[in-house]
Amino acid sequence: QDPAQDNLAQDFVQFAVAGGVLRFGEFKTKAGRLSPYFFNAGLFDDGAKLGELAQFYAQRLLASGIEFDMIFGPAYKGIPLGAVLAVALARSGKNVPFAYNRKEAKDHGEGGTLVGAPLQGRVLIVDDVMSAGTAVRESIALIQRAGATAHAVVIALDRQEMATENGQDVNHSAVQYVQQQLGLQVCAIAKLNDLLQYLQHHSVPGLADAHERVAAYRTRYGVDA
Ligand code: OMP
Repeated sequence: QDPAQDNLAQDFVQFAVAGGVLRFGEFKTKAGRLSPYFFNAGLFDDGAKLGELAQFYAQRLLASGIEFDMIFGPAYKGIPLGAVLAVALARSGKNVPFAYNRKEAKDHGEGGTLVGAPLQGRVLIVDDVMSAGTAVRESIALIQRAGATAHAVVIALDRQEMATENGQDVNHSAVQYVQQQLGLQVCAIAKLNDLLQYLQHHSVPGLADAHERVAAYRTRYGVDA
């Protein structure tokens, strides 16, 4: 066994492949890249899978030592993720407030785009994937506008690929940008490197030469990490 192996990450990759959440083939990413793999967190689609997913997030987060005062789940996919993480953390003895946003402002009833606990203090953003970093930048801006501090981010998968700025690839990942330029702490349950390690030892449905293809993708779009 590789001594550098991160067992939580390997277990998570296994879990995502088994559930069909992590798939292999040809996919176009939001940044327009042709990727041999795609992680679709929307396919954690029953109570058992969501519960197990929440345990992975909670374990990674508690082990990271990151401190935070509340959880924010950005619409849409971050909403169930934030909710199940809040439940898992409360069961581990850390009960914190939870908030999320709507994409459309509501003009009646309670109004506004924020739902749940007031955004205040050090906010932890929960999301599924970071590729080029567009989604997380929107969440950070929203938290700042509300007068709170975007303090940390937890994601399921760090694709460890070049971020884009004004449509151009740049030589750092979205995670590196958020850590180094914006000063937030970031932790991921698994990263592209963990996926490559997994593919060295396992075949996957959909792509016979998955390791080679994913390695080629990393050569083209990846960053050193
Ligand atoms: P960025 O906003 O570029 O960081 O991309 C993150 C978003 O891309 C996610 O929130 C998804 O909507 C989508 N995505 C995935 O969900 N899984 C992937 O494996 C890759 C992407 C992507 O399009 O890059």
